[in-house]
Amino acid sequence: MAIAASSACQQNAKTTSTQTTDTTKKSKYLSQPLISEIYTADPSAHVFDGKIYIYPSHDIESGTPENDNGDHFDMKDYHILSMDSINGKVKDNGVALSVKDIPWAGRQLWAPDVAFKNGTYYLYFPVKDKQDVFRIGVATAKNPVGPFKAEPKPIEGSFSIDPAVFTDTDGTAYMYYGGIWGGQLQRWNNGKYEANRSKTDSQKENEPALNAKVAMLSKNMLRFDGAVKDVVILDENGKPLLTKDHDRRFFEGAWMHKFNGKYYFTYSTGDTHFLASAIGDNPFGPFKYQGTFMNPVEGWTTHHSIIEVKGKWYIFYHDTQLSGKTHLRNVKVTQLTHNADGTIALIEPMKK
Ligand code: FUB
Repeated sequence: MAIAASSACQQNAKTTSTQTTDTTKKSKYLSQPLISEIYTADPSAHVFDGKIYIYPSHDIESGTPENDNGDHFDMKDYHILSMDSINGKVKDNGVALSVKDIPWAGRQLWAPDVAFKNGTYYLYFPVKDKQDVFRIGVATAKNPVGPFKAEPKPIEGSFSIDPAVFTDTDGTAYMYYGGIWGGQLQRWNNGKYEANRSKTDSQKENEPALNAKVAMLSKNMLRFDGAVKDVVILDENGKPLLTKDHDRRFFEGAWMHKFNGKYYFTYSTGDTHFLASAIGDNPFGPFKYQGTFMNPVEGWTTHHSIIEVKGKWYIFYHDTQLSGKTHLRNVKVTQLTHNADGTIALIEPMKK
């Protein structure tokens, strides 16, 4: 009995100390994971019919070794999350689209986004084709959580990763996309793919940085309408940001939102792990660099979306709180504030 009592005591002490460690660990973070049953990342959030839907990547441990191309981000399907309110219960709506059901796909289903028009939901997704080149595809559904059916081919003229679709107040939709390094943007030269271009070949330090891309979408939402353009980000002197400006130049994870009639292009600086904003007067830009609005999260990648819910603005983002591993991430949400001067207030994802 005595032994049992002592052992129970030790067990209690152990539980209490684990709980204390967990609580201390949790309290380091500005916000907590929205779900912990599966790993999720790259959250593109939207409000449809008053309900919040999150379209994330579904991170898994596939066993693919880690490398600079991001091969360990070896995702195979999408699960869409939904919630009635920002602090409400989060529902995982199950598999909405699988890589095996996309006729042209090879591997790596990365960060998606969605748009709604005339009763149809359009899911835009980047995946490597059978030649291992990232392209952007589209799948449709009548329900915001799917299941989605993929079009037989990728969007003509599309390449690279991280599509973010913004529908302006006049109903015109635009896709922002692109990502350097593993996202292959640097391999595209005048519309041609050069597989052997390394992540730095095309990026001379004193030359203008590579830009994200923007294309208007056709009325049926399945094609690009017109030329793909560069999303140019200008510095305080009206000059394009340079490649060497790693703290400010575009890397991946584009998003667009409109606030007070201005167009906010927000993005990840990648290897320096910031979220940055640049403001323009129209969807094509140019955009003037404004600053960092979120400091680095735990984990290498930084990817976000910004939406308005009932008059307040929120940022959805991810970190690696649950796993401590770069490729097994968890999505989160916190409030975002536009300052009186139009800039976005700095968010600190880790408490000091
Ligand atoms: O999830 C895979 C990639 O990691 C995304 O496409 C990037 O934005 C980064 O978050």
